[in-house]
Amino acid sequence: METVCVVGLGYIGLPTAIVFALNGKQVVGIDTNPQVIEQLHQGKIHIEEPGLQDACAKVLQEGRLVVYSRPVSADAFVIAVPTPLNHETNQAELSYVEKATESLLPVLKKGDLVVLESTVPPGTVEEVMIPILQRTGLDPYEDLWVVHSPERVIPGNILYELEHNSRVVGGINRGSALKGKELYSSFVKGDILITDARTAELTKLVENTFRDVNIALANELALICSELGVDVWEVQRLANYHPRVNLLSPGPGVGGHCIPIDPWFVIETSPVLTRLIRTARIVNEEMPDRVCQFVDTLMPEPGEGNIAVLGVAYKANVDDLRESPALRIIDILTERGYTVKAYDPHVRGTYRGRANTLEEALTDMDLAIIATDHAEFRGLTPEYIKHVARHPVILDTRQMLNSEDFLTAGVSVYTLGNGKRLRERQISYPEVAAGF
Ligand code: SAJ
Repeated sequence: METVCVVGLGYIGLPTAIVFALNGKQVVGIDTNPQVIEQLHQGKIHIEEPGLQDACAKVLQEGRLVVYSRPVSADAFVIAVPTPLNHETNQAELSYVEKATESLLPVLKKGDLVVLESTVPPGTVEEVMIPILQRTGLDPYEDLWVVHSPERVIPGNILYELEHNSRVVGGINRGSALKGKELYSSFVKGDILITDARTAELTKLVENTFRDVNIALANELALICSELGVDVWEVQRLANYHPRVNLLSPGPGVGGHCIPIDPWFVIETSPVLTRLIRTARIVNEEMPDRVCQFVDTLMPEPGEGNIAVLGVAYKANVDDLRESPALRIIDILTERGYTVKAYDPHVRGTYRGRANTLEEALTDMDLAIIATDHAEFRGLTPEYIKHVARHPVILDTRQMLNSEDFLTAGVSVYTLGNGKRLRERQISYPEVAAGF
């Protein structure tokens, strides 16, 4: 298989197309967004990911990657399009997968390999894609190779992880799985684990559901520690000395285009049995509200005053706003009546309350919330905060700052889940626990 057509040039499709091209394949990248095509034709990428711009410029320059708006004939087709959550029904929106599969029909031929990389509910390949592929008149089980191969890369380290992570390849039959393994062997240095399509679909969801449930445990512990007068971060540090314990970190909520979404695909598939998974989702989805309730207890008058939200992206050092808890916090506080300014050094797009500089966000503020632990915020000093703020108070939801140092210098720092701090300040736990 020498030619690969990658359909969808987003956070996953573009790096995947580039890595195939860097490893000897002739790649055609497809995207229906004319701006994406235009930018790539100018040699520019539309996402922030370390090393990606240089790698993209190289393969474009060498002609190993070309970009079009519609698929062309190829030996292998890789579909990497969004599968967003329909927030009304909490079900997967599969229209992009359907459209991408349909876009292949005019160019598909006997012997071609079709790979779905998008994260989907179990059964999507067999129940959604196969019927579409059958419209070619080919029998997908005899004339094509069809697999699901989900990605596991972590935004911010995609190029490295694409090559070094192990990879699951699930085929509609064993021949398809082996064909998929052959394709990914062109760049995957990790193990390539073959299975059936439905198992591969569920495996991907389970990986992210595992993480969501464990983040929910950390968040629930933060609430408990707020009430008990214990520091959840100290509990995490001590508990993780146990050889088989790995407590994750509490935060203001769970964002990104995967962790908060994928568990719902499992719940959709098995709504009666997924009680733990659903409860974890609820715990995590409530965190922005609880952060805002705690803000009320820290402000002179609930609903009055200036608040700075530092960090809007869903996690540190990325520019991605999808499902970001910070956006929910900005909305809730604004609706409560606060004047909210938000600053994020990584996000180029716009968002509610956007401030263009850190100073603009912090000037005259009564409370600053660190909502995303971008590296840039590690440079915050008590002196600077006291210089620009009206009230030098910080709610640190990511345990970025050393609250003792700031307190000594006259800046009150409250860290999410640090109940010890609340006890010292005689802030009543029931009130805060209700908040947190
Ligand atoms: N978060 C916490 N506490 C933690 C860890 C994360 O609150 O201890 C929050 C983050 O702040 C963020 C959200 O959870 O808002 C998700 O962040 P993340 O780093 O856990 O996940 P992603 O979405 O960047 O990447 C995950 C990874 N999946 C797993 O680690 C199992 C990645 O390997 C997947 O490829 C990716 O989802 C995906 O695209 O599926």
